[in-house]
Amino acid sequence: MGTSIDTLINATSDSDLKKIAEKVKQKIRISDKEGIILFEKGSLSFVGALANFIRERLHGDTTYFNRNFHIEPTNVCVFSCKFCSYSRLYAKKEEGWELSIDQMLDIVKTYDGKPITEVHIVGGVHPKMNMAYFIELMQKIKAHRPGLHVKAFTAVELDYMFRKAKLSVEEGMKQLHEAGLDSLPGGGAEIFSPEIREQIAADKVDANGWLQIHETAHNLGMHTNATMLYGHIEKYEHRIDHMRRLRELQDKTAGFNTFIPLKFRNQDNDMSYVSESTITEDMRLYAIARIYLDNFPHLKAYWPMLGRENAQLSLSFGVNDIDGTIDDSTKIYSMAGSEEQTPAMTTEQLVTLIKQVKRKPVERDTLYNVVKDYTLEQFEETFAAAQLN
Ligand code: V47
Ligand code: SF4
Repeated sequence: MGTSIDTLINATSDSDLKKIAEKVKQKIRISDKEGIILFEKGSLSFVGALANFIRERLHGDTTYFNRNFHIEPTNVCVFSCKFCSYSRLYAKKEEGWELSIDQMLDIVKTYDGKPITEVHIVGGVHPKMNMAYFIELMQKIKAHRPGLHVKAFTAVELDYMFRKAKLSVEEGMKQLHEAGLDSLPGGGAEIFSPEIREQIAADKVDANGWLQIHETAHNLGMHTNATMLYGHIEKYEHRIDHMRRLRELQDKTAGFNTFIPLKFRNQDNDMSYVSESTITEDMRLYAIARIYLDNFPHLKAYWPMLGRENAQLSLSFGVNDIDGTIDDSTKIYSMAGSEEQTPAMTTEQLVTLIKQVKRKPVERDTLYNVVKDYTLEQFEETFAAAQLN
C-alpha cells in the first residue's frame, strides 16, 4: 500500500494534485478548494488510486452488504420535487398506492423465519399518514419481531410529521425512537445549496432542517445515513458545499454511518431533459467523496440505482458497501429509469458479485456489526455468476 501511494505521488507532476496525495498519505484533511481541484483536474486513475488507498487503509478488501427489505407506505406526496418519477401529487388527487398498517405488517410477516436484519421504510409524504399512524406501525413491527432493526423515514417525512403534530424535532424524534425507530436513512438531502435546491426541490425541508433532524437523532444515540443526489444541474462547488456541511456535522456528532451518492436518473420526471452522468463521472464522484469525507466510516453504492456491474466497479473507487439483498422491490428507481425493474439479489449473487472483483464479502447489520464473513464460503460460482446477469 505504502509503495503505491509513493509511486502515485512521484508520478504526479501537477503540484496541487501532488499536495493532495501527500495529505492523503499523511491522513491530513483536504480543503474545500482542494475538493474542487480534484473534480476539475483529477483524472479517473488518479482519484481512483487515492480513494482505493483510503478504502484499503480503512477496510482492507472487506465489502459489506446486509439482508434487508423495503416497505414503501405510499407514493402519494404533498411535495413536487422535479427529479421525482415516483410520487403522485396529493394536491392533484393523482392515483397512487397507500398501504394500511395491517398491509405493512403482512409484508413484515412474509419474512418470518428468514435471516433478515433490517427493514427500510420510506415513501412519499401523505398528509393522512401522521405521527400516530407511524408510532402504531413502529410498535406493531417491534411487537411482532423485536430484533428487526427499523431504519425509517427521511428527514423530509419527519419534518412534515413533526410540524403537523406541532412537536419540536427533539420531542417528535424521541416519541418515534421510543416506539421502535432505530435509525434514519439518508434520503431527502438532495443538494443542500439553496441555489440548486430551490430549482429541484423547492417546497420541502431545507438544508438546515435536514441537518437539524439528523443532529437530533445523533444526540439521542441513533445512527443515520446521508445521501447526495448528483449528476443533474449542480456544479462541482455545490457537491463540495453539500459534503462540507455533512463533514462538519459528522465532526460534531460522529453519528453518520454511511455516505450514499445517488445518481440522478432521468426517466419520466420533470427533469428528463437533463442527461444522466457518465460512468466515468460516477466513479470520479465516488472517489472524490471517499477522499473528501475523511470522517465518514463507510461509502455505499446503492446497486439498484447504479446497476450491478457498475456497483462492482465502484469497489475500486472507494466504495466498501453495496447495500443489501433488498428481497422486496423498491419502486423509486425502477420508475426513474433504472435497469433494475424488480431489484432483488440473493445472498449468493451478492457474495459472487463481490468475489468476482477480488474483494471480501461480509454480511453486516445496520450498525456494521459483522453477521457473517463469507470469505471462505463456496457457492456454485458458475451458477451464481449466471444469475447475476
Ligand atoms: O431522497 C428520487 C432519490 C432518495 C430520483 O440510507 C432519485 O441506506 C435518482 O435515500 N434519480 C431516496 N435518485 C432513497 C434513499 C436511500 C436509498 C438507499 C439507501 C438509503 C440508506 C437511502 O432517492 C431521495 C432522492 O434523493 N431519488 N428520485 C431520481 N430520479
Ligand atoms: Fe415526495 Fe420524496 Fe418524491 Fe420529493 S422525492 S416528491 S418528497 S416522494
